Amino acid sequence: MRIEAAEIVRLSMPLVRPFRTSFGAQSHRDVLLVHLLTDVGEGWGECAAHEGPFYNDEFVDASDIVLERWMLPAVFEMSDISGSEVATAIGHVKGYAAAKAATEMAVIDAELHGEGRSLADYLGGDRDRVEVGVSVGITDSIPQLLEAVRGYVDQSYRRVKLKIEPGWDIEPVRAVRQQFKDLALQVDANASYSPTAIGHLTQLDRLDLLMIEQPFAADDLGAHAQLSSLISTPICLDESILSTRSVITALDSGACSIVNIKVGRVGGLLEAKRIHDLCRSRNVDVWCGGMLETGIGRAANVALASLPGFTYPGDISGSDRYFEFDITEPFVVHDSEIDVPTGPGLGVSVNEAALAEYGAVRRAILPL
Ligand code: NPG
Repeated sequence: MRIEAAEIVRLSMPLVRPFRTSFGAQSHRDVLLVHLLTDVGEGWGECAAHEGPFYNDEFVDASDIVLERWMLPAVFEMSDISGSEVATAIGHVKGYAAAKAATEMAVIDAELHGEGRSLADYLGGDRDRVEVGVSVGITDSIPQLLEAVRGYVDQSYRRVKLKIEPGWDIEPVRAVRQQFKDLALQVDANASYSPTAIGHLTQLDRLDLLMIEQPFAADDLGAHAQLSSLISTPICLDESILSTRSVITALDSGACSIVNIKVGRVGGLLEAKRIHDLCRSRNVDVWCGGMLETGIGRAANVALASLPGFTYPGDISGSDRYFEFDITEPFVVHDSEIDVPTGPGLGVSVNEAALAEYGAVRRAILPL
């Protein structure tokens, strides 16, 4: 396949309500899309990086520069490229996993359009629908949190993830557990605790949680292993998981027993699949994380989550959980499930009018 033209598309999508985590509150999503025209069809990829370097060290303006200056020229230079070769073609760039993932996603999408094959089929998905959950941000009060959770339960979500941070943990989570006895509940701290909180966090063990996600710093596997040895609730890692290698290190050190896979954190769909395969071979449960993606990244997440080793519901809510309208056909949740797209590639089409309505700025990166 030959790439004939590439553009970077930037837009800002207001969130229907602010989303607060331990690393800040967001009121809009600063979106970067990679759009390729090739000799076999067009392809789209979404960069999961956010406005600031607060979840990890990548941020979207930096991803933009790296894509324009190094990644897109590197794939453009290859007279014949396929999705499986992208990681090697841009592997000389250190870091920038979300930009890498966007590049690979766009190439794979174009390639699969040429073949008339869906992404789920290409990755080895084996189900038509995936189980999903919703992530609920930190609120100003416990009544507000209970109201937010009630709203999502009423929309059929059966699994809820609560964001926690020092000062917002045992009490709010206990309040939700008391009111929603049968709800599948898990918590996510986004690396906001110091290891001195290990004793405090053991109290979460009584709240019947599916898992506790990333309480400590990304590079502190030891603290995770220590907490894990003290409680029966499984520990899941997110920020610590950057590649297949880091999964092996984390599992071997006893730091986690569940892995959150995010395409934009591990550098692409194919590395995400390799992590899935490795975990499956070791009987380790995985699930698909989310980073407030538009319909493009969401389509990729849904396809990935259709692989057999994804045994917990993904952070893949309906498009309406974040956006008034999506830039593709919306993903809709029924009975806490989302249908896996079956069309070629990502299986969604980009709505040019929606892009325009969000004031998208399009920059041609490579010559026609
Ligand atoms: O529904 O897409 C979603 C968001 C799920 O909570 C979620 N994402 O830490 O996992 C996370 C968190 C996140 C948000 C990560 C923004 C990075 C940026």
